[in-house]
Amino acid sequence: MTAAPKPQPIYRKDYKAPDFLIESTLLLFEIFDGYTDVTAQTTFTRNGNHTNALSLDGEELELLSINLDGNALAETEYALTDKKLELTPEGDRFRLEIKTRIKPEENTALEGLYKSSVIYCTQCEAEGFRRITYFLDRPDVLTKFHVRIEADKKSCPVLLSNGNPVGKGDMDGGRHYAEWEDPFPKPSYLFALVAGKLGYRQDSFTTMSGKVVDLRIYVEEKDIPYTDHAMMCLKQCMAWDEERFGREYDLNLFNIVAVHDFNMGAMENKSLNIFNTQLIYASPELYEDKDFFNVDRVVAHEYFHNWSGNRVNCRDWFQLSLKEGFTVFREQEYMADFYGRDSQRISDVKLLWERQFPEDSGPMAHPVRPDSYIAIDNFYTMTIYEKGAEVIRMIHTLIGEERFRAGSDLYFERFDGQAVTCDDFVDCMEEASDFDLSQFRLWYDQAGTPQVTVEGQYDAVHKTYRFTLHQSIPDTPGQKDKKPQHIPVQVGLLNKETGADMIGTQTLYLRDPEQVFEFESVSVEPVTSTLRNFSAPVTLEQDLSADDLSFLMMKDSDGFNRWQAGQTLMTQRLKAIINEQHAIPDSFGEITVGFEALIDGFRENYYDPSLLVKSLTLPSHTNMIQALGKGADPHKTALTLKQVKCYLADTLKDQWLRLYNEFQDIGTYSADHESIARRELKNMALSYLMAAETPDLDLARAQYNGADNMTDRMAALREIVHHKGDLRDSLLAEFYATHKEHPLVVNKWLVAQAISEADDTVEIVKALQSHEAFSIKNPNKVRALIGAFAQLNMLHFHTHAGYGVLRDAVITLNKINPQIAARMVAPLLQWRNIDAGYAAKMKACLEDIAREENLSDMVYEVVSKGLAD
Ligand code: B3K
Ligand code: ZN
Repeated sequence: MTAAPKPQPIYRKDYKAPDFLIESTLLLFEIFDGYTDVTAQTTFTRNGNHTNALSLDGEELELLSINLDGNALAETEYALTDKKLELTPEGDRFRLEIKTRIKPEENTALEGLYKSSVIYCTQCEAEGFRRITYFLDRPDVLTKFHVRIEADKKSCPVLLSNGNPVGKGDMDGGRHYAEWEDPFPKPSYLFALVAGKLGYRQDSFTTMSGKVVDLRIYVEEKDIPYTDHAMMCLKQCMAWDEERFGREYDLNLFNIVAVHDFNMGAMENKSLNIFNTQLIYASPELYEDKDFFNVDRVVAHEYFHNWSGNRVNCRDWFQLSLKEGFTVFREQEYMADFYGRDSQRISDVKLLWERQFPEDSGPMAHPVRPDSYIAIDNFYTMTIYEKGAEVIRMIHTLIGEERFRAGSDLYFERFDGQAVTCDDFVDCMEEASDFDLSQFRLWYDQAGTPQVTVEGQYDAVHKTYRFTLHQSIPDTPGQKDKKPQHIPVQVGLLNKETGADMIGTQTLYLRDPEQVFEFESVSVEPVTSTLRNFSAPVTLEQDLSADDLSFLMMKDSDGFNRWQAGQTLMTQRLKAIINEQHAIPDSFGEITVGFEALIDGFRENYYDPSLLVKSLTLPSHTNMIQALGKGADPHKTALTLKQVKCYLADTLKDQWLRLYNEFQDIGTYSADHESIARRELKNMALSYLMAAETPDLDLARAQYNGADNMTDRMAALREIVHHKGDLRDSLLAEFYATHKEHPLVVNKWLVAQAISEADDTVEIVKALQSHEAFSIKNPNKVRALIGAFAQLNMLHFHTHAGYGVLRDAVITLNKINPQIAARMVAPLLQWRNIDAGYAAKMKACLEDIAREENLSDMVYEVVSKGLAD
C-alpha cells in the first residue's frame, strides 16, 4: 500500500488572476429529508486571452449531471477528481448547468450546507461553498446570486438567503418555495441559506439618509425571549458605524439566524449573518454578564463586516487580515466607547498576550499576511485577527484619527465592490495622510513579536532626558535575520514628586535597531512611562525599580500603564518565587500593601470598578510562562499562582470581605457597564475569599442560593466546584436538573467542572464525555469541556493523563470535524517552550496524533508543524 501524498502548501507568490469570471449565478436547492439536490446555472466569461481549462472546486459532492450551453456532457468531456471538475469549453462566454446531490444531515464538519438540530444552514467561509456545488470558490470571483429554495412547508416554513425576497409560493406535495436575489455581487464565501422552523424578533433602524431597514433575529420560537439584547446591540452598532466611520447600511433588511452547531462565533454573510447561539442569547437569569458583553462584541463585528469585508473584500486568503484585522479594530473601538476605553484596551492586550504572543513564539508563527498555508481554515488565527488589529491601530496612532478616517473613506470609496489587498489599504492610509508607511509595511511581512529594550538617562546638569531604544525580532519558522520595523513607542515622563506629566504623551518612531531620543527642559529626574496605551504589539524590557513601578501604578496618567506597572511588579515577584529566590511573604508583602491602597483609593475616588478588578488580578499562567522563558515548569507555575492567591486571600481577608459586603446588594439586574463592573468586583472578592486556606464555603452557597442572576450564581458555583465534597456534588446535580433544557447553560456547568482545581478533575472530565450533556459533534460542547480543560486548567492539564484527554479528543474529532480538531491541538504546540519532562509528554501526544491514518489536511498541518525541527 502506498502512503497518501502529503498535503501541499499554497504560496502567496503564486497568486494568479482567475482564468474565468462569473457573470451570474442561479441556484436551485431542492431540500428533501436525507439529501438535497443543488442545481447551479452559471454564466462564465473567459478572463483574458488563453486556452486554459475551466477548473471548478468541489468536494464531497455527488455529480448528477452537467450541461454546457444546453447540451448534456458525457463523462469523457470533463475530468473529475475528489477536489476538482475540469473541462475545456471553447467559447469566451458559456453557460453551465451542474446538478449535484449533497447530504446535509450527514455533514458533521459543519462546512457547506448542514443540519443543526432542525435547521438547515450554511457556512461557506473559507471554502465551504465547494461542498454545495462545483464553483470558482475563491474570493476574487464575484457574482450576483439568484436563489430558489424548495422544501417541505411544515418542517421548513422559513426559507432564507442573501439579499431581497423576490418570490414565494406553494408547491405540490406539501412543499413550498422562496426566491431571493442579492443585488450586490459577492464571492461564494458570503453565500448563505437557511431553512427550518424558526421564529423571529423584529425591529427596525432608520439610517442616516432616512432609509428604514427591517431587522430580524431568527431563532427557535421558544428562544425569542433571549434575543432582545442582541437586537439592542445591532441597532446601537449600526448607529455607531454611521457616526464614527460614515458607513450606512445598504439594503432594506438585515437578518440574523442563530444555530446551536457552529464552528466559530458567527459569519458575516451578506444581509444574512449566521451566528452561534452562544453569541446571540442573553438574559439575566440564564446568561452571564460576559455573555452580554460578547454578544455585543460579535454582533457589532459581523455587522461592521458589511463594509470591511463584504463591500470591499479580499483578493485572496493571504489578505485575510485586510478584513479581519480592520474589523477587529473597528469592534475594539466600538466596545471602548461603550465599556470604557482603558478597560477595553487592557482586555484587548490581555487577549493578545495570552493567545497571540504564544502563537508568535510557537511553530504556527506566521506574518499578518502569511506567505503560505496548507489549510486556510488554520489561519483564522490570533495573528490575523488580533495582531492584525494592532497593526491597524498603529497606523491610527501614527497618522491620527482625522487622517485615519480620511484614509478609510478613501479606501471604501475607491475599492467598493472589489476584492483587494492589504497593500491597497495601506496605500489609502498613506495617500490620505501624506505619512510614509513604507517601512511600516514590514509588519505585514515579518512574523514574531518584536522585542524592544528601553534605557533611560537623566542629565541633571543639562536637564535632558534621553531614551535609548533597541529592537530585535526573533527568528520564526522560515524567517530569519529580520529587518528592523517601524514601531510607534508612546512615552511620558512623570514628575517624581508631584506625579505631573512633564511632556504629555509623545510618540517616538523607532525605525533602527538602536535609536536615541532626547527631551529637553526636564526640570527634575522623572519616572518614565513607556509604551503608553500599549502603542505597539511588542515585548518591552525596561529596568524599572519596584519603587518606580509602585509609583506608576498609582500615578501614571495613562490608564493602561497604571495597570501594566502592577502586572510587571507582580510578574517580577512571581518569577522570584517560582525560581525559588524568595518566599511568598517576602515577595508579596509590598504588593499586599499596594492592593490595600488600591482598594482604599478606589473607595475615595470611585474610579471605574472594572479597572480595579483588572488591577487586583494576578498575571495569567501564560504571562508567567512567557516571562519565565524557555524551560518553564507549567505545573509549578500553576501551583505558585494558586499559593499566591491563597496568600493574598488570607492577608487581605478583611478587605475582601468588606468589598464583598459593600457590593453585595447592587439592586435589580442591569447589564450596563457600571453594574457589570460592580458585580465583577464583588465576585472577584468572593473568589479571593474562597481561595483562602480554610474558606467559608457557606458564603458561596448563600450567594448561589440567593442569586437572582446567572452571573452571581455561576461565580458561586465555580468556586464551590474547586472543593470536593457533598456541597459540590449536590449543587452540580441541582444545577443540571434545573437547566438541562438549555444547552448553553449546561455548557457553563461543563466548564465549571473542566476548570476545577479539585484533584479528581481529570477523571471527571473523562467521565463527562459519556454524559448525556456532552456531544463530540457540537463544537460549543467540545470547547466547554475539552477546550476549557486544556486552555484554562493548567494545574490538571499539565499531567500525563491531562495531555491524554486532549490527544484522544483530537483523534476522535479528526474524523468528525477536522476544523475543531485542528484548533484543539494548540496547547500541545507549546511544548518547545516548557520544561523538558513535560515537553516530552506533550510531544509524544503530537506523535500519537501524527500516526493516525486518514489525518485531515487541517490536523496534518498543525501537527506536522508542531513536530518539525
Ligand atoms: N469571517 C468569519 C470567520 C470564518 C471562519 C472560517 N473558518 C467570522 C468573522 O471573523 O467575523
Ligand atoms: Zn471577522
